[in-house]
Amino acid sequence: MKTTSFRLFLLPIVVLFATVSAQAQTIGKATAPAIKSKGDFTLAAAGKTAPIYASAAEWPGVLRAAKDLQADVQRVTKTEPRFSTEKPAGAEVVLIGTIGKSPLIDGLVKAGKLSTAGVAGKWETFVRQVVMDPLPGVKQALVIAGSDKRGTIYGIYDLSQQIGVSPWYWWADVPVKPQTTLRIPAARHTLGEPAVKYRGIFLNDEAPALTGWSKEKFGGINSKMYVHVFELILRLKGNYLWPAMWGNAFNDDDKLSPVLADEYGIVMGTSHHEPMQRAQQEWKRYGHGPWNYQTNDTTLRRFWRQGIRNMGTKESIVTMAMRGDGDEPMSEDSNIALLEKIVADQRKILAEETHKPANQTPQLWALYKEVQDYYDKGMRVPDDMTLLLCDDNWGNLRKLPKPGDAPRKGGYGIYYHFDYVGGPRSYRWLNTNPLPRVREQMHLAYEHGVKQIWIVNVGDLKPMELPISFFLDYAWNPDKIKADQVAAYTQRWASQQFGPKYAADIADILAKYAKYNGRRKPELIDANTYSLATGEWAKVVADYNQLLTRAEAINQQLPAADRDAFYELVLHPVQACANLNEMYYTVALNREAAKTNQPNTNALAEKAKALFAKDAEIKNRYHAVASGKWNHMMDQMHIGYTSWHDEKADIMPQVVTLPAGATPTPAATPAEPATGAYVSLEAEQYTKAVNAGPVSWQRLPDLGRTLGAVSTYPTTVAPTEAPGGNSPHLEYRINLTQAGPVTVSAYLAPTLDFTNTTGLRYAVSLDDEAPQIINLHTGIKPGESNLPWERIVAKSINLKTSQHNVAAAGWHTLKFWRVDPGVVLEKLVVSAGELPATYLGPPANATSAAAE
Ligand code: REL
Repeated sequence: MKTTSFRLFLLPIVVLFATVSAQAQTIGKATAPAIKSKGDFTLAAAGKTAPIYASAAEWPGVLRAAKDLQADVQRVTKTEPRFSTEKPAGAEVVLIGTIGKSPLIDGLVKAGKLSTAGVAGKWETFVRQVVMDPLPGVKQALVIAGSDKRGTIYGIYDLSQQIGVSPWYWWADVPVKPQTTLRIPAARHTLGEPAVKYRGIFLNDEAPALTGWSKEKFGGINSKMYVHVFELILRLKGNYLWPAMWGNAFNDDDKLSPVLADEYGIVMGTSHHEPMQRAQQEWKRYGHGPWNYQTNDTTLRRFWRQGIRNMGTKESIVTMAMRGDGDEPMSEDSNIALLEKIVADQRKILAEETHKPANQTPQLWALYKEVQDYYDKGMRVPDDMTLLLCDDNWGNLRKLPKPGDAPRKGGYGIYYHFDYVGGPRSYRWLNTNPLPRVREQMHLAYEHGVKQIWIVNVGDLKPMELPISFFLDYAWNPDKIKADQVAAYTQRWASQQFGPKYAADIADILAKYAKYNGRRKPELIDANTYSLATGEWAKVVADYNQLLTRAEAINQQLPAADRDAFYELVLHPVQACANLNEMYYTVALNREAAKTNQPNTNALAEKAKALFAKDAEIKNRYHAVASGKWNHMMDQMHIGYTSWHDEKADIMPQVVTLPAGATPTPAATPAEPATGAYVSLEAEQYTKAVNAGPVSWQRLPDLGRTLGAVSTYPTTVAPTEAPGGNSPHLEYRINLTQAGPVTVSAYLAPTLDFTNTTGLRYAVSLDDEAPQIINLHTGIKPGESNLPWERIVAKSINLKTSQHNVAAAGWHTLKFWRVDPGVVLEKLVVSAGELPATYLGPPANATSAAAE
């Protein structure tokens, strides 16, 4: 039953399917004959499986996926169904095909046996339905009909998922639970059209992990590896890929790769800075002279022309324009006129080589880093090209279309990151991307009409399994995962991989470890990250270790068959992060003890070294799971960064060892951490929310570094009045024990000014004072030389303060006002004196709702 509840949220009809299917599968497991409701289709029973048919005229990619279904039924039932392109025969058969391509399906439509209403003519849509007496000699058919090639493929994989084959069965070794009886309910089932047209991933920063792994397993990053990537993307209902490009060239390394991508049904592109379907490596291999259009345009045009020739008719989105060589900015003297000419010349080549107008081939222009400045300074490209907007490499969107902007034919896209090589520090090891924040930012994009392309940099692919699933599922239908449904999504995902029994607990562990990693990327943690004096370090370590205890307990209880998947998806990251944090904590304790020659100093140094050694053991354990299937996948260095980039190997942090006989000096009485009167509140714990007009406050559970967050929606409504009176605000009733000046610290998510104007603002007031307007973005410009931005993304918080005066001790109302949309508040602290130095801010010590 592990998969039956995964997509319950998508459509009521799926709920019906899942319920019936769950029943059948339970009974099937108990080896009793499954109860068959009228019209249900028996896919498997009593050692027999229904044969699968598709027309020979069908898309090769559909025929291939149909064979995957054959294999999936075999995986579940241990009986392989027959697959054939001949004339269907048998009492109960599975008929698969694409409308307009498959004579089999078109025949059913023509005979009035299958309605394609709501499917035909749509993008990537399928319908699954039981049809009685579909053909002479056939009593009943389970029909999967797609509006186009991928529509049919998604219909096939949707069924695979629902009979218990996880999209991650290969990439995460999720075992398939055996069942003898599979019954599919008669009701018509569809997932409709995807909300976002192109949904994909970018394999990037792929050395040493993915590179070492694929070299060992496939002899390189080649078509033998890529077919697994293609299949995964399709099983996740994605359709788009930017291939690995660190020393790799997808189209050149293995000529079969692009051919198979097209056959599978994957839309190929190249990364944001590799124009005209040619990898950066191809220029290294075949280019002559400088990568400079001013001085070497003829060679560049020839080089690009070959890219379009190689592409041929294969489904692609062509990256356009140009950046400097090696993903660098163009030279200072490059200007807008030159870039516009480059695009015009590229489009001329496109038209000539494809023999159709340029606007018939999907293209994108990525506004990455400084390229966005070109756009802001007035550079424009033809309307049919998608403007690929980008995050700041740290998951914060930099720019969105303005709500009133005229629609563009090519629409807008987002290029997002789960992994990054660059400042302030590369993050490439484990998943550090809590889903509530990913959802909040991508929801912002969706609300602003960004629906053409969503692509995310996933590094080595593993261990980003959960966020990849989420990104692609959310792109399919953002309306179906509300802010308060992210936890339920994670639970369904856990259930899909491990069954329902431990799903709630596993989901909580998955959410928490990503949340903890999101507070500060592991690569940025060192002995000084958290405060020793306040007990913050000890608490962080205890929290991680508690997660580990829970994960280990579940591991013990899971069937042996689930343990590889559990290690890869759950236990390994928790174990590795708990250990890493404990190591840095122990280093902190060692250094502290050494200050006064404490007798435990050397023992602490030894313990830290042992934890460092354990990190390598944990990596080796990962490399050994599934009989060594993932060897090298955890080769990424992650301890001991000294600058933004990684080193060759982990570096043990310095510990202090005292000489024998060192005499302890009396510990200087540690300065009592200042505990100046303060009230610390989690943003979610407001006393009252005042909504106005279309604007209302919403909780964003679990978003951010502590409890959760709040923001206002819709985000497309600009402020119409100054904050005050009954304009939207939150009220927090707080008890302040003394009169006098206070500081209000607002802890805000690192949201950028996506309106790309003068910064996003909130306002704050105490009691009846006039609201003070605070700008979140003064002095902030995403970019690796902007210190304020670097601090914000490193700490994963934007901390703003304002000064107020308390007239008298007692109860007061703190008001947090909406000025601009998109401001996400996590925590508020009102303090009279200096606050104890902590990383996360003082823990909440009041709940305003419970006050008075
Ligand atoms: O994360 C990014 O978007 C860029 O750093 C990469 O796209 C870039 O291609 C890098 O891997 C190497 O050139």
